[in-house]
Amino acid sequence: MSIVNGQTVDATGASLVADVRHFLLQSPRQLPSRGLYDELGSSLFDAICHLPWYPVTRAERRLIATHRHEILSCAGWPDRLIELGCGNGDKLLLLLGPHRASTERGVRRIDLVDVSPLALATAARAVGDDRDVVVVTHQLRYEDGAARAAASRLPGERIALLFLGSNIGNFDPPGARQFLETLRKTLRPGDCLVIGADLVKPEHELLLAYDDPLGVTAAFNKNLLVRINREMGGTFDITAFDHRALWNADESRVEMHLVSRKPQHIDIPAAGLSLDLRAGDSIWTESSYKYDPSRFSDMLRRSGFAPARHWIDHEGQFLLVAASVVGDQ
Ligand code: AVJ
Repeated sequence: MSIVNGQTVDATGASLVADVRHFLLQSPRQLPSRGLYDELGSSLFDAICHLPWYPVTRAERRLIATHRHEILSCAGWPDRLIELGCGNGDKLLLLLGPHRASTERGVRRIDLVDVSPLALATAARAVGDDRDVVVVTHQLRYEDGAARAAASRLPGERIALLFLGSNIGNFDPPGARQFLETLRKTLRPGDCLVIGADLVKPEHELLLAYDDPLGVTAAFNKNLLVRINREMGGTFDITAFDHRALWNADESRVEMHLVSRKPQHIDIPAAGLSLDLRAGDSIWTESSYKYDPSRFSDMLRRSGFAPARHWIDHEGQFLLVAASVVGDQ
């Protein structure tokens, strides 16, 4: 194993300040969900993936474990894997299969892209351990990480770009399409995109998944304010916030909000701003769009990809698509 850190600056700390400045005073008040993933946030997200009420990760894991050969073969047995938003790397491990098996057909290099340094370190250790691959980590946002990773492509190298976990669900539909077009431009014909999307399901199941009885998702959400208090000297009274998850059927998305139960004045010195919240005011922290299979494939086609195969688990929870890159750059 050899691990290379492709980007060592703290890209996330700097962008939290920028995000707070840019989004918190908008109407409605909002903060981008990428801010949820500091060390504690990443650990809380890992805990969410173990909750019986959050089916996303389990369904996708089953699909990858069951179909790993088909997925890799559909991707043309790539030389290089790039995973955007790798988290702890467990899905990549499933795709690679038992130790050493990954190298049987030639994955030589793995590029991991995530905003969380903890996730990158964990994933790099896990996938590099006992495998003859070069692992390069990029602490960057998706587009920058994808571009940086693809820029080091060797002549003739075939890339499979992995975007799993329904991370695409955090983009609104126009944003998703634009993002996919950007990914398309970093790839070449012969490359493949393997992408996971969570499917629409009954409202009560979605609400349990995003407002679980153990309160882990509530903690995950509130940690964003904890982070602003700690890193930016913010004065949010965390105890006065409620976690709220709701299903917006018109937009086909679950939304997470933080609602203040009382009026509060908040200073955030490192962002140079202050704000006043009334009782009942909320901050919108995440959208998680849910798709149906044909709508998702249409979006891929309109973004320059040709869906080649797809897999849906037997409970109809989750969709995994392998799409090839169409035409010339
Ligand atoms: C990591 C963005 C796919 O939207 O389901 C889990 C994050 N938020 N519980 C999702 C999340 C609340 C998750 N993604």
